[in-house]
Amino acid sequence: MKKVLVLALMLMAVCVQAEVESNLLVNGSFESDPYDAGWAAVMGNAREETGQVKTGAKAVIFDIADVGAWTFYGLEQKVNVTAGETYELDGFLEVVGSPDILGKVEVLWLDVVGETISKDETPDHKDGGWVYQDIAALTMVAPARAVNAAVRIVAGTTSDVAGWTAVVFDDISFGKLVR
Ligand SMILES: [Ca+2]
Repeated sequence: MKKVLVLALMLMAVCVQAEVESNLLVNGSFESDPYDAGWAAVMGNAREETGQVKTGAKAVIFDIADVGAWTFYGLEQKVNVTAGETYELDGFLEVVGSPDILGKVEVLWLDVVGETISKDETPDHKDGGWVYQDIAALTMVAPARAVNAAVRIVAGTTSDVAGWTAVVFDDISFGKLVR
């Protein structure tokens, strides 16, 4: 009988998966105007998108049109974090129009005075047409002294752009992993 109980407990332990406690981001699905709810411009140029959405009725789009190389735009949101805890970043983006356009999400770990301690980021996501690419649940550990994280969606180009291209984001989430 005891053996059965031990086996059952072992099976339970295997089945308990880490999951995200809650999305710390406000308006991560961009159903409200990002400038009114949750997000702040770091390099401007975002607007609401209603045609290309992952879920809901809206996403956010960055137009990258007729600009020089190394032009980048972004929106940022700061959340409280605990040093040593593990966090998970997830979300979706579309990158459209040129091989040198890219979209990514950065997490800047900030100390008590707002200085950046270190940065984690997704790989660069490149042109994939009007198809949502999955950021695919990136996990990261808040470094020592971190009290805030600045979660930043970034869109830009590494070469000159003639004409119109764009990067669209939807369903961005960032939360603490618990077991
Ligand atoms: Ca949405």
